[in-house]
Amino acid sequence: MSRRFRRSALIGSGLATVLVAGTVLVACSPGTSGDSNVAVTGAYIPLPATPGGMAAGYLTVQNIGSGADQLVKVSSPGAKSVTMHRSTDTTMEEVGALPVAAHGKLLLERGGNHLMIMGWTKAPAVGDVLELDLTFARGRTISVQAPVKPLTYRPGS
Ligand SMILES: [Cu+2]
Repeated sequence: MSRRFRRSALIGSGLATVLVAGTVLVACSPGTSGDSNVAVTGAYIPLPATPGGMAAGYLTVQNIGSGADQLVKVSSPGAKSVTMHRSTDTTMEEVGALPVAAHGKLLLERGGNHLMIMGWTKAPAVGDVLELDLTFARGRTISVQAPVKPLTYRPGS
């Protein structure tokens, strides 16, 4: 694969375009039956371990609708980059979408799927609040105010 990319930059960029288009198609077709009805709760951001450095973001998406949805984009006016990460036991990877089942929940929590926030406009401090704008495949965009919590904070503690 990488050898073929190197042989012709033109073909390489053409392939990349096809791959990107394919990803978008998948992200935009979470299923057509039933309505998505999503809400976001419990958002918070543990203080970055390094001042102004990379932070995680956690929240819960609940879908009380009868149709599946997907979280396809997260952004913030207070940070250049917000990406979605999927965790396994030993690794994590950036993903373009996270599924929200019909009548289900998407949990972004410690040790599991999470947001990664980088490029802060202003280094965050405990007590600050960061706006997160969540875009869903079925068309809804939800803005939440995520408080910055101490590094070791856990919900309910
Ligand atoms: Cu991550």
